[in-house]
Amino acid sequence: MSGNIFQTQAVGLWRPPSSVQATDARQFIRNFSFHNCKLGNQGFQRLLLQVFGYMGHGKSSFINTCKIAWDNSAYNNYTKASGSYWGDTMDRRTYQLTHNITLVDNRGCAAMKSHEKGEIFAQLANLMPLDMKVDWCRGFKLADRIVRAEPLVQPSDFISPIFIYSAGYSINPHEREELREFLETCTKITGVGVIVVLTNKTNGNVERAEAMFRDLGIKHVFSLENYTPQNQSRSMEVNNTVIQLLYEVAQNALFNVNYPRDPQKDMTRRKTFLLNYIYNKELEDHKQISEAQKALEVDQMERDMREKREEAEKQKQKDRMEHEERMKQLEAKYERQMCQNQLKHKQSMKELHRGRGRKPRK
Ligand SMILES: Nc1nc2c(ncn2[C@@H]2O[C@H](COP(=O)(O)OP(=O)(O)O)[C@@H](O)[C@H]2O)c(=O)[nH]1
Ligand SMILES: [Mg+2]
Repeated sequence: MSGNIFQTQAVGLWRPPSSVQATDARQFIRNFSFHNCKLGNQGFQRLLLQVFGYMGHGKSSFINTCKIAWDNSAYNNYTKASGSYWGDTMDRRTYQLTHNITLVDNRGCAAMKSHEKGEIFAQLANLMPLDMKVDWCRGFKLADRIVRAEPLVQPSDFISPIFIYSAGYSINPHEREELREFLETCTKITGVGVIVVLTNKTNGNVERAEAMFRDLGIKHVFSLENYTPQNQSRSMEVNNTVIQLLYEVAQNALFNVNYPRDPQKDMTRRKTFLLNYIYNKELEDHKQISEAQKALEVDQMERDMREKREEAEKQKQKDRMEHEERMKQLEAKYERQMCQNQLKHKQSMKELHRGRGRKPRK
């Protein structure tokens, strides 16, 4: 699968805004509406910030942070972000920020395995209903769920993908390449460049994580320390980072919708793309499984043949030994027979001599 599924429109990149005052940015975000676009809203109603990423990297905490920074309020655990390292969001909930901007807390995954990727892409493409429990399933079951969810999903949402990654985390080169492919597919699906938010800024290695994401082709990387139950004190730096991010996301959405778009067609394209993706992954998986099965069968056959060869060799050796034993016995018997014959011969000779020396009877 290559190429952008939204080839007809300009996507992704946008110029970083000249440093806007936080108050101007807030005003812009508050008034954000697709009605302000050159061509009107073209069917888009809501800007959906799809917050996604690995489990336990701070997705739910980031949404709390956005809400707190936007409201300028005290700490509140809106998303019930877990106190545990691994996080625990099992459903896909929406959190409204402004009249037209909503955040989605998507279910995370432990690793970018193929079936988990399919599920994440389905969430990201907004092909799964919002505010419902996420069942983790794969292959044609997932395709089936996508088709059944059709009446429940909204094409009027403009998707902005926000990937959350803890700066305290490090991945190996193989995982990095998987992440590259994953992020590229996310951009293909949504038609919008992925924004990365690095959490755990204080203790993590932000420079390393940022360099990695730049290398993975990500143009926009933000970093912050989330508000958490352990870190509730308000920070101007955190609030400003959130406002700057929301401002850029909103700017980018308007930029995209200033070009001719059709939300219904976009959704159909996303669905087609994902169903193809699932189909190809299933084929690949089946191929891998049947190749693995074939390799197992060949292995078993070779083992059987080796065992048979060894058995035949053992039998041959046994036969040889038995033959040798028989020959030895025959030789011994022959020897004995010879000795007995010689003895008999000697005795009969003796008797003969003795008979010749005797006087004949009258
Ligand atoms: N130190 C630190 N901890 C964080 C940060 N963000 C999240 N956490 C903690 O990481 C754990 C998982 O966070 P959570 O938001 O539930 O992760 P999710 O599974 O991605 O939603 C929780 O214990 C949070 O308190 C951060 O920026 N810094
Ligand atoms: Mg969570």
